[in-house]
Amino acid sequence: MKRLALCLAVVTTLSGLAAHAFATSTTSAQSATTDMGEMFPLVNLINQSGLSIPYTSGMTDFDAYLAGNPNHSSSLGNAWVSSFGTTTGQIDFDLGSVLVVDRIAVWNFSGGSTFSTKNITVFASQQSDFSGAVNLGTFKLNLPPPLVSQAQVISFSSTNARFIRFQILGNYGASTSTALGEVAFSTYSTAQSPTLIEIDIKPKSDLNSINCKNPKGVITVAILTTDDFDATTVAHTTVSFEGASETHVNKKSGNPKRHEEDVDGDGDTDLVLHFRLGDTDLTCESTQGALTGETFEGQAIEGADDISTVLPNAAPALNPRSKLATTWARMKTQR
Ligand SMILES: [Ca+2]
Ligand SMILES: [Ca+2]
Ligand SMILES: [Ca+2]
Repeated sequence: MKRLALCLAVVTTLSGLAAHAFATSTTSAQSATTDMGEMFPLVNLINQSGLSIPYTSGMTDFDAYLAGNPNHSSSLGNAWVSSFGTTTGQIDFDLGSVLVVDRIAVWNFSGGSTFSTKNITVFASQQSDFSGAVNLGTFKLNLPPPLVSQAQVISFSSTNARFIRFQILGNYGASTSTALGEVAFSTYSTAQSPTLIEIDIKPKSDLNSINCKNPKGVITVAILTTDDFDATTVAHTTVSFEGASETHVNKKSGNPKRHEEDVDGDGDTDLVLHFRLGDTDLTCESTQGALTGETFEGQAIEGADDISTVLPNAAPALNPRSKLATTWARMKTQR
C-alpha cells in the first residue's frame, strides 16, 4: 500500500507539471441566457464584438492572446445592457461541452458609466440547471476608463464545467441598468488531464501475484471509492487495463457486465472489473498494471498498482534431499 501511495504521488506531480506545460485556449461561450433582460443583446458578450483583436474560439492560446492586450470599445452596440430597472440577476454561459476552465477574461462595460458591473459571484456546473454547482468565488470587476476597457482575468482552481454562471450582485451605482462588454474563457480538454484514481489489483491480496504464463487467467481489479472519487461514476465499458477490457460479458448482448461491490469493506461501493491476462499487454517482466477509462460524464481516469509476476510450476525452494523435493523432481521429468 505504501508503494502504491508513492507511485500515485509521482504521477500526481507529473500530471501537475503537465497542467501548466500545455497551453489553454481562448474559448467563447456557444450561447448565453439571462434573467436580467436585454436593452442591448446578450450575444454581444460572446461574439467578440468590440474587441480590438479577434481570436479563434477554442484555438487561440489564452495567455498569448491576452499578452497582445486586446481591449473592448465603449460602444453600447458592442455590449450587453440589461432591461431598464433591472440591475442584478444572473447570466448563464454554455461552453457547448464539458471543459476544464481555469480562468475567465472579462471586459467590463467601458462607457465611463455607473452601468459597469461591479461584484459578481461565479459558479461552474456540468448541468444546465446548475445542480452540483461549484462556487468559484466572488470577484470585483474594475471600473474601466471611459473609452476602452482592458481584460480583467478572474482565476480559480481548475474545474470541469460546461455551464458558468455570473451572479451579478451590483453595478457602479446606476439604478437603471447593468452592462458588460465581453467574456472569454481559458479552457482545455478534460482528456488532457485524467483524474488519478486508486485501484487495487487482486483485492484482498497485497502481493498481487500474477501467473504470467497463464493467458486464460483472470485478474480482478477494483476501482476504489475514496473521499475524492466515486468509483460508481465510472463507465465500466470504457475501462481498459493494460489494453484489455472487461472479460465477463452478457452472453445475449455481448456487453461487458458491471459489478459493484464494497471490496475493501470501508462502507462505500467500489467498481470491480475482470481482465483476462492474455488480453493484456502484461509480460513476465511487468511490475505494474495501469488502468484507464472514463466516467459517465466523459472525464478521463487513470490509476496503477504494483504487481509481482510468478512463473507457474517453479520448483519450490526445498532442501534437495527432502522427500518432497525428490517427488517434485520426479514429477517434472515425467511431464
Ligand atoms: Ca462585446
Ligand atoms: Ca491487491
Ligand atoms: Ca469500498
